[in-house]
Amino acid sequence: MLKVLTQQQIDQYHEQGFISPIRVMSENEALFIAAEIARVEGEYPEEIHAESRNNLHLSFTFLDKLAHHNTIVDAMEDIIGPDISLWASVLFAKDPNSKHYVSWHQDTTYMGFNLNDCATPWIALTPSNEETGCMMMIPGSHKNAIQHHEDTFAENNILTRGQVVPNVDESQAVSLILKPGEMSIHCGTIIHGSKENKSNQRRVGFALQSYVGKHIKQIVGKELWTHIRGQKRQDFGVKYLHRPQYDMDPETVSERKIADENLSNILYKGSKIKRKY
Ligand SMILES: O=C(O)CCC(=O)C(=O)O
Repeated sequence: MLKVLTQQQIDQYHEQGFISPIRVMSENEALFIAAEIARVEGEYPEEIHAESRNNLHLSFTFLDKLAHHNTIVDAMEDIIGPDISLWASVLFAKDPNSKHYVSWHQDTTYMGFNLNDCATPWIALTPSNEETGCMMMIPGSHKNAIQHHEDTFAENNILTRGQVVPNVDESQAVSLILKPGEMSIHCGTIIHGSKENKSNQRRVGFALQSYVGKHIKQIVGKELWTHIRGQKRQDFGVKYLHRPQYDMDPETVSERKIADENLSNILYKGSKIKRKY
């Protein structure tokens, strides 16, 4: 029996490669989390900044709670089944009037998994629309396997390698307009991206990238996972990361360094250039 999603949404996920919008929490709760992010950016500037944006759920309890949020995890269970691990999280913040954008790409191209079968909820913590630079998806593009990507390392491209699928027909793109507290869910092979933020407000999204079932293995880097729900993996070499007991818990802050280095080794495999995020 489905927990959060309807059968129609599941069918849409498989047919189009994404679902949106789904309410996770109230607008006020989401705006409070965005304010908490701004607070910890001021309080711990070395831990969280534009180039230190990965796996922040290991440093801050309010982001750990988001990764374990019942509505999000129930929706994941509806898609990938009951045994759930999280590979990483990414804070995608675009400042007001910033030129930052995300080029057309498919997530699993560089994620180092044995299979492409993973789902990413992207939670809007502030308004995400065409003015603020919301995510855009090319419906059905997940069915064409992984396309050739070109690394550009373009300055304003906030994707790790600035990787881009050339010649995407943008006229097909669908904008995922989200109010604070709503999420979209996209699959690992959908072509997606986002444009610059032309507004006077910050656009903040938290991507839980990605939730996977036990059958997905990390085959490029180390098997470091956050356990979310259900049976744990028994494979040799698997390490589960701890949950922070309080903000900046030294045990999980040091585990985050290891997880971030592992992530970087995987995402930049084969690249001569390595950015800090
Ligand atoms: O936040 C964005 O604009 C892009 C995020 C993204 O590409 C992703 O979550 O996979």
